[in-house]
Amino acid sequence: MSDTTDSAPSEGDDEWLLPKLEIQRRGFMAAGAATGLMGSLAGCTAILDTENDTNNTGDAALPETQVPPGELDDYYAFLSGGHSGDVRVYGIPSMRQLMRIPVFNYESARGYGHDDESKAMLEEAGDYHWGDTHHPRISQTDNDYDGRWAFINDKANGRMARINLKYFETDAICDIPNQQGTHGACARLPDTDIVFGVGEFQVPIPNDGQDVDNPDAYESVLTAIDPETMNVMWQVRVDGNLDNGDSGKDGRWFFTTCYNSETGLTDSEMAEADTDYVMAFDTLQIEDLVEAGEYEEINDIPVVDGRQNSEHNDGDPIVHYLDVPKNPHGISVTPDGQYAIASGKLDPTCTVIELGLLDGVDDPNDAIVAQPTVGQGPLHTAYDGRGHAYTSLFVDSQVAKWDIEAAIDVWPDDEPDDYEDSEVIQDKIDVHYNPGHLIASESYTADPEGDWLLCLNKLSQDRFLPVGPVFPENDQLIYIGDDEAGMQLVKDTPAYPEPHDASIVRADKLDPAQVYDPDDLELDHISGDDDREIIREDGRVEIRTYSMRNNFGYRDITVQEGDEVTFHVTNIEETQDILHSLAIPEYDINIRLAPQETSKVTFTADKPGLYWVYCAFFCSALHLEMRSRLLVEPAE
Ligand code: K7E
Ligand code: CUA
Ligand code: CA
Repeated sequence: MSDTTDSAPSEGDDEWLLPKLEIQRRGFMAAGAATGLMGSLAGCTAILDTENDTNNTGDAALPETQVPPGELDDYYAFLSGGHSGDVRVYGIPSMRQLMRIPVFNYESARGYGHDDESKAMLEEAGDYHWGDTHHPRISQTDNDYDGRWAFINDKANGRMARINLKYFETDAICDIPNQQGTHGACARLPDTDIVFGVGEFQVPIPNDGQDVDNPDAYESVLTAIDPETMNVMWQVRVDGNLDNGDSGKDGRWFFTTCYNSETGLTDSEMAEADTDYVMAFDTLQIEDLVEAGEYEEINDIPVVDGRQNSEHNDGDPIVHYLDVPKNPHGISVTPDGQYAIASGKLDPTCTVIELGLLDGVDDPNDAIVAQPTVGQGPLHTAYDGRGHAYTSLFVDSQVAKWDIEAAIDVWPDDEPDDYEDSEVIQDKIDVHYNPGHLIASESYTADPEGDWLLCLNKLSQDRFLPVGPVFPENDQLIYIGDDEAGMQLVKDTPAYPEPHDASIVRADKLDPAQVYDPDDLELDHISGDDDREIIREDGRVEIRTYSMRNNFGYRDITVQEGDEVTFHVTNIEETQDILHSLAIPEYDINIRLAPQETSKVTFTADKPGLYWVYCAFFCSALHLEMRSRLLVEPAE
C-alpha cells in the first residue's frame, strides 16, 4: 500500500486515506459477529455477512470444506509469495499448505540455491537474493490447464520464472532487459505460446545512465517471452506505465492496465488525471512487424514502437488506448472471451470492454460497453462461468458479485447510484480485511468450476492470535456455488507475507512425478557401489557417490586444505517420500536428494578439520547415524 503520510494529500486523496478508518470500523463489527457465531458453527470458521444484505443466511447447504485426515483436496491453488520470492501450493477447499516452491529466494530445505545447478541459475539470472512474486499463471492448451508449467514474475528485479509442474520446481529464469518492475504476468491463450511480462516502472530505455532525471524519457515496455526457451522474443514500448495484464482467449489480444498515464513522479501526480488507460495489444500485428524488421534493437531485443504517435498506430493500431477511470488496477478476460473487465481502484467502477468491437470502431472507447459502480477501491475481478463477476473492494473490505450482462443492459442510462438497486449488484460480502486479488476455481480458463472463491486479504488485524508487529495476511475461502444463498465465507487461513494472485487448478489436471526420472536430469546417475568413484586431479576432488538408508557410499573422504571439492550424489532410493540430504557443517552446504535425484555441490575445502557429513531429512530409525567423515588435512 502506498504511504501517503509524508506529503500533503492533494485533492481527491481522501479515498486513499479511507482504508484505515474502514478497517477499524469493520474490524470491530466483524469481531462481534464472530463471537456470536462461534458456538453454533463447529468445524469451520464461518463469518456470515450481517450488515450489507440479507442473502447470506447460512442455512444453505455448503459442500464439505473440512477435508478429513487422509483424504485429498479437489484443487491445487498456486499462490505467489510476494516478497518472500516463492510460490505456495494450497489444497482447496482445505486451505492446507502443501508445499512452497522456491523461485527467486534461497531455500535450504529444498536445497534450492545450494546445489551447483540452481545456484548457477540464480546467479545467471542477475544474482539477486530476493524477488517479489505476484502472478502465478498455469500453462494452458486450448484454454484449459495442461499441467506443464507455472509462470511467475519478479516485480523487484524484472524477471520471469518457469516452474516445471512435473517436479514442482523452478527450472528457468529469464532476466528481462529494458524492463523494471515486471508486474503483470500472463500467457497468450489459448495455447501458452507467449508469456508476457508487464513493465510497471517507467525508466529510460536503455537504462544506462542517460536521461536519469528526464521523466519525459521514461517508458514502460510489454515483454514477450518464449515459454520453451525462456528467452525474450520482442518488446513493445508504450505511453504511460503498465500494471496488470490478461490475455484474450483467441490468440490475438492482450490487455494491460495503466495507472500512470501522467508519467508522474509522486502519488498525487500519478493520480492527477481522471482517466488512465486500458491498452489492448494486437499481438498478431506486432509479430508481423517483428518479422518484417520494423523495430529498434535495444540491448539485443527488438523493440516495437507502440506509443500513441507511432506510425504503427495509424489506421489499424497495434495498441489501442482506451480511457478508463482512474488508476485502474486489475484486468481479466471473461471465460467466454467476450469481455475484458478492468477494476477502477480510485474510481468505484469496473469498465467492461467488448473484444469483438475493438476492430470495427474509430474511437477505441466505443468498445466500452458498461461501467457499473461496484463499490470503493475495486482491484481485481474473477468469474464463475455463470455470467457473474466478483470484484474485490479494497476500501470497502468487501467482495461485490455482479451480473455482467445486466450491467451492459442498463449502461449508460442508469445513474451509478441505481446499480445498487438494480439486478447488476447481486450480492456483497464482508471480507477481513482489504482484499487484493480474488480467484475463482479455474477462473482463468474458458470453463470455470464456479464453486470456490479465494480472497487474498492484505490485513488480518484481529483474526488470529497476535504474533508481534508483523501480521500474517488472511486468505479467505468463499463458497460461490449457490446463487440463491449468495456468497458464503467458510474459512480463514493466515498467510505468511504476502500472497498477491493465485491460480486454482482442478487436481486431476496435474500429474506430478513422485520419484525422479533420471532421464529428465542432466547430471549422470550413480547407481551404487559399482560406479561410485573418487577422482583426484590437480587440486580437484570429485566424489561421485550415492545416498541410501543409512549411508552415503563412502564412510571417509580425505581431502587437502585448498582442494576444490565436488560431491556428485544420487539418491538411489526408489521408494517415494524417502528423501535424504547431504549437509556439511560450517561449509554452508545442504543439498536435497529426492528419490532417484542426482545433485551436485562444489566448494573449496579451505578450513582444515573434521566435518561430519550428515543427512538432514529424518529418513529412518538410523537417520542420525547416517553420517560420513570429511577430513580436511591442513596444507604443509
Ligand atoms: Cu497485488 Cu495483481 Cu501485483 Cu493487485 S497485484 S493486489
Ligand atoms: Cu538420510 Cu536421514
Ligand atoms: Ca493516473
